Amino acid sequence: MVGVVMGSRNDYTVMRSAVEVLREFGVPHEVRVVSAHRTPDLLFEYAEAAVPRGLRVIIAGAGGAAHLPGMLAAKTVVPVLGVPVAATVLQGQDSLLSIVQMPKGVPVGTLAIGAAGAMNAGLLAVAMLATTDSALQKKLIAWRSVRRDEVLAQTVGEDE
Ligand code: RP5
Repeated sequence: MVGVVMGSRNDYTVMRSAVEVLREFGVPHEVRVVSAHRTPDLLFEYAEAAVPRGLRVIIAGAGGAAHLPGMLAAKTVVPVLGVPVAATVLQGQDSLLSIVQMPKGVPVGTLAIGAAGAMNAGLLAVAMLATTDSALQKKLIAWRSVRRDEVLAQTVGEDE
């Protein structure tokens, strides 16, 4: 149901955070390496097959001039969530701007740089699927409750 794609195997250190969320929620998913500039034909094939294969959301992570999420979004109507990966001296700011600055008409839902963004992409994919899956929605509500209770249990000693 969810395709997690990345421009390089090296991006998996970040993108694993998205995969872990999908696993935790029991959402069927696949993980693929698809490079926009090194395997453009594969990118087209993957994007064109997304609807017929039943993908409901694509999470795409890339570093540098991160055109993978935008090109996927250009080739499919399946919603694409983009995760900027810090892979160059610009530490992901390059990828963030590449992904977030999609010209109007072809949106990519852009998350934060790095593991937090990847985790949130996973959670956002779960939330999107949960709009038509009440069991999944219950799991998401329970997941949020655990985080709420963790914070409610926190205290700060003045002398810490
Ligand atoms: C991008 O270039 C990838 O998404 C990766 O973040 C970056 C560097 O790729 P590798 O040289 O590590 O394979 O396409």
